Order: sequence, then C-alpha cells, then structure tokens
Amino acid sequence: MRVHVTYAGGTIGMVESERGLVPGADMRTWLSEVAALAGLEGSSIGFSQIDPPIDSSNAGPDQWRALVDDLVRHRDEADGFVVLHGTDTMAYASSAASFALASFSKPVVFTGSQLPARCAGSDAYSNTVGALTAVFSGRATGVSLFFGRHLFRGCRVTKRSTWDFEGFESPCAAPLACAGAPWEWSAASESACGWPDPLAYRRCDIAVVDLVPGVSTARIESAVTPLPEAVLVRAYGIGNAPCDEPGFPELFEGLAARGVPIVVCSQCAQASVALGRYEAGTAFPPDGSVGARDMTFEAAYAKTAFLLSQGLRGRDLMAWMGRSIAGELSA
Ligand code: ASN
Repeated sequence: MRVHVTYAGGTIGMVESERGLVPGADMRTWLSEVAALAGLEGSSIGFSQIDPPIDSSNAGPDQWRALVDDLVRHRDEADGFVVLHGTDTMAYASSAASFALASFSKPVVFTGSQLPARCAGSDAYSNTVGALTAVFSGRATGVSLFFGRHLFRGCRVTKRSTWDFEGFESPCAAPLACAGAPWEWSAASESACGWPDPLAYRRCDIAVVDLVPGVSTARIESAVTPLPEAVLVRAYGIGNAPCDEPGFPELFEGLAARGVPIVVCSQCAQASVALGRYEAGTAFPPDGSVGARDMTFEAAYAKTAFLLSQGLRGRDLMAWMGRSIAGELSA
C-alpha cells in the first residue's frame, strides 16, 4: 500500500511569529518522524506541499482547485491519500474535494489539528496517524475526514469546536469509523452517483443570506445586489423564514424570476429541510427554490460552487441539489 500525503497548510504546520501563528514548519521532516514513531518507516509515504501553505481562512475555490490538481497529479503514485489541512474551512474543502473527486476511486482522508505539530500535547500526531491508519486499513473509500477518534464522510462534516480534540462532527450521518483497539467500522454507506470528468472549480458569486429575528427586506436585498449566480439562505428550523416581513416573499420571487437558484439550508446543525411544512416556509417560491435536506451548510455551499463550475444554472442546478453526487445527502 502506497500513501501520498499532501500538506495544504493549517495550524498543524504552523509556527509562532510576531503576527501570531503562521505556516512555516518543515512538514516533510515531521512526517518522516511520525512514520518512524508509528512503525511505518517501511511503508511508501510520498509527500507534496501546496505552495504557499496557508491558514485555511484564506482558502477558496482557487485553493480547492490546487489541492484537487495535486491529488490528481499523484494519482498513479499512491493507493490512498492524506491531506493535512487547516481546520477552519476543512469541512468546506473536504466537501469540495468530495464532489470534484467523486469518481477518483482512491481514498482521500483529510485531517488537521488544534495545536501545531511541534507543540507539546498536540493532537497532530494522533490525527495524522489516524488518517494514515484509515488509508492503510484498505476500508476507507471516497473522501473522508479523520479527527479526534472519528472518521467521517468528508461531505457530511462540520467544525464544532475551536479547542476540543474532537473538533468535528457529522450531525446527520453516523461516523464511518471510531478509532480504538480495534477500530469499529460502520456498515452504513450512502448511495452516490459520482461525477466523471468534472470541470475545475472557479470563483463563483454565491450570496449567503443568514436570517436573524428582525432582519429587514432591505438588508437582505443589499446582500443579493448585484444579482448573484445563486443564493444560499440559512433559514430557521426546517426551512422557515419571516413570511410576514413586507417585501420578503416578493424579493425571493424576483430572484427566482431572474433565474437565480435559491438553496435553502437550516441554521440547525441537525436538520432535514422541507419547504412548505409551515406557512413560514412558503416565503420561498416553490418553483424557484430547493431545500438542502440534510446536507451540512458547508456541503451545500461547496456543491453550489461545484455545480456552477460545471456550467449548471437555474432549475438544472436545483435538480442536482437533490441528487447525491458523493454521499452528501441521506437517501
Ligand atoms: N486557522 C487554522 C486554519 O484553519 C486553524 C487550524 O488549523 N486549527 O488554518
């Protein structure tokens, strides 16, 4: 079994500077020390680094594309991949990679850490060994994310804590595995249709509207001006919104009439968006909006960017929001 490790940035490879933590550690050397400590020195572990390694707060579709390109470039050199990534936007990146690599047919496991690798008591070693173990097990498939003690499907995760070593959760899907002696693997698998020969991510204009009690239609209108390529709404509960607010339903009808797809997510981590269950859910036009069902917000955002990058628009894009490309939705 040959594994390739790609280092993209994040706290795991950061060092102290006058401006706070910045990427700068020699991760190639650190990785060879990890391999030796974990008794993996006989294994084939390749290494590459995305240049420059970044704080994942600076990531976007350009960085997702660079990461996907790096994995594709090393495809024939390895049987599985580990990506060392910053945790802040790792759930977006692992979702984005899930769609772009839905037909890659080799396992890719993301991980990162809450503390720098060279810091005493860091979780970097155990997370990296966990991700390597998942790949070496031969049981990981698709894009996944290992953190703390759990392996999750990469398009079902969200960062839940800034400090807990169990920093990620998968609110709507059981973990793929729990590390232990031995590891417990779950039998569950989501159906997915894949996506052969995807076009590269490009920077898309997606407006995100986060509802709060008392928000005015004018405030929301400013978020969708100029007209975006798609709108993602973080609505209440199962997809509700202030339908009594003057102009609110008309604003969304106007967006739909101009062909802007409206994707309705929930502010609840554990959600199953079903529009129209309440009168307040009718604030979105039925033929111009789609509920994100039980997708995480990160997966819904990355999927919208993916579908726009594939050239999909309007109704076609909304139809794909309801189909599982990489296991991002429950059946
Ligand atoms: N700011 C860091 C990052 O996302 C946080 C981390 O990796 N723990 O790159």
